[in-house]
Amino acid sequence: MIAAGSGEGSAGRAAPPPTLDALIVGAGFSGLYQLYCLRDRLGLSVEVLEAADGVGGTWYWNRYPGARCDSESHTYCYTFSKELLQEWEWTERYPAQPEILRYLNHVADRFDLRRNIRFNTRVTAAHYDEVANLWRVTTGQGERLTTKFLITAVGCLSTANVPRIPGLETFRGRWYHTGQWPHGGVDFTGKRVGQIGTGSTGIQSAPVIAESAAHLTVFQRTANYSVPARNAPLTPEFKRHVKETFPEIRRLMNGNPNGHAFVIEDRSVFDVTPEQRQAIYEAAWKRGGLQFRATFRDLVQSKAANDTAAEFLKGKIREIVKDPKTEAILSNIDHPYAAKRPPIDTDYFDTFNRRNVALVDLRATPIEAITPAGIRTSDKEYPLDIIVFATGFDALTGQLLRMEIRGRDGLGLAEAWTAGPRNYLGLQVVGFPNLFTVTGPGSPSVLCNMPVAIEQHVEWITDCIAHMRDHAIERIEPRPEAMNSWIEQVNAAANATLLPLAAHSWYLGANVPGKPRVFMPYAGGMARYRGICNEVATDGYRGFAMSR
Ligand code: N01
Repeated sequence: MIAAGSGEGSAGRAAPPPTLDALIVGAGFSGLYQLYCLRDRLGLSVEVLEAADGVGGTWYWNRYPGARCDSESHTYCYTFSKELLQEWEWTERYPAQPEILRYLNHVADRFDLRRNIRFNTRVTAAHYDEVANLWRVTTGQGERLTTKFLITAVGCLSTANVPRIPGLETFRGRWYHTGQWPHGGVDFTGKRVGQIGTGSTGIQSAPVIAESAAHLTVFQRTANYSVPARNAPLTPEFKRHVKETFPEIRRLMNGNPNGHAFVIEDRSVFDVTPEQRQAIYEAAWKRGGLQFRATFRDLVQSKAANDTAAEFLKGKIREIVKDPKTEAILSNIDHPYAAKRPPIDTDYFDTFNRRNVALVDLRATPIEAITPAGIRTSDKEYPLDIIVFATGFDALTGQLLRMEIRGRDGLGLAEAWTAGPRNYLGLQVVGFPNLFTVTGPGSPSVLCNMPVAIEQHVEWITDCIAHMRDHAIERIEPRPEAMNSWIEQVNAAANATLLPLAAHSWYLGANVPGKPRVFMPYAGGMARYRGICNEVATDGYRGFAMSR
């Protein structure tokens, strides 16, 4: 167990804290479960370092208006504990941020995890010491800790992307990024608000902001599809059904490529008549949610198939939005449906029918500057009291590269990844022994219902460490040829889909200027990925070099 700063040596000098078996960075969904597995299942000495003053990760930081998960609540949870599954009760079809945060706090208390979490502690550097076979970790407060295994559980969407727009520092109003939202909330009453960004976040926040703001201007760079979420309170019958049939629900989640509890229909868009297809899309629209993607098996593989869904969804925008100019800007979508992460919404397109909401097309009139009074585009200045940046994240690699991670011979992770992230199975990088990345780039992560991806990774890492302990293995890292071959598979999986066709997607790193354009998550599906990881482990951790 770690005891930093405690214990005095006989000469009065502080004894160095004992080396940990494992140090975990981050106390969100991943870090909490990883702590539980390593501490309570394997009996290791483990500590979690967390920059925030509470647990929750993504759900600690993202407190913006309307923040809610797009996965259905009964599937957005841990499945490792039958007791936890039976005792926790979700209230709505999609859990809102406060409810998810309550859940994660409940998990931390129920499994007595807090005693091994150090809050308000940011990891700034981690250097591998090859002679000692240890990671030397430094915190923002200058503390130094040593650990055999270093496990990053930093989340995929944790580094806020605030675009560098000239003049931001001169703005006389207030501005906020949705991923760093003030805990006390923001009062929009009587304010003129400008929101930049129309991804999943902006699509959730705009309708809620519009309800209380005097006026909301949405600045749209890329038009986006969205399907109604159809959120609603869960009925007692549904809650009982979930508790009684969870093994079946779990089986569905594990069989679905994206970790959701629904089946992707085994039919092509072209197996049915246009009338039947329209009826299928209408029914999916009425039902709402991410399941719209599951109406046909070829929606994300065939452009011709995708076009039918894209046309249907653009038609819905035309139907809902009354002002022809606004409707034309909203439906002018330049990428296939679901090639970017498909948002779901509550009244997003309807919001543009409100008298206090306006839309600005940044493709036609780009932002030139932020001024003391508001936002200036190439066309005019928009006076504002508050700017909301719903501009996303430096996804998947941002948080990892923000820490100064150095492996063997001082090799920096940033140098190793100059041309984009390279690893084996999204789990380990050549040159960085005993470092594991939970839901790292190269794994399904953000293409999957996150708790499903997280449980699989955490359990795989736990089993691997147990195997090492049982066989007196001290070091593990991938072989270069295994890593190279995995990167080829990640690229091939992406290229078999329409996902790379959205050239501005954060899956490709395109939202952050200067970031290498590489398709980062593994798009071959969670079920297939799980099978590959299991096979690798049963085949003696094929592709990994292990040494005593
Ligand atoms: O971020 P995004 P997000 N000038 O990157 C625009 C997860 N999530 O926070 O597309 C003007 O998707 C940018 O425009 P463009 C989910 O995985 C989950 O919305 O780059 N505009 C885009 O419109 C999601 O995908 C949930 O042209 C600029 C927007 O800002 C991920 O988080 C809820 C700009 C950013 O969209 C990220 O979603 C919310 C600039 N300089 C999020 N820079 C749930 O499950 C960026 N934009 C609930």
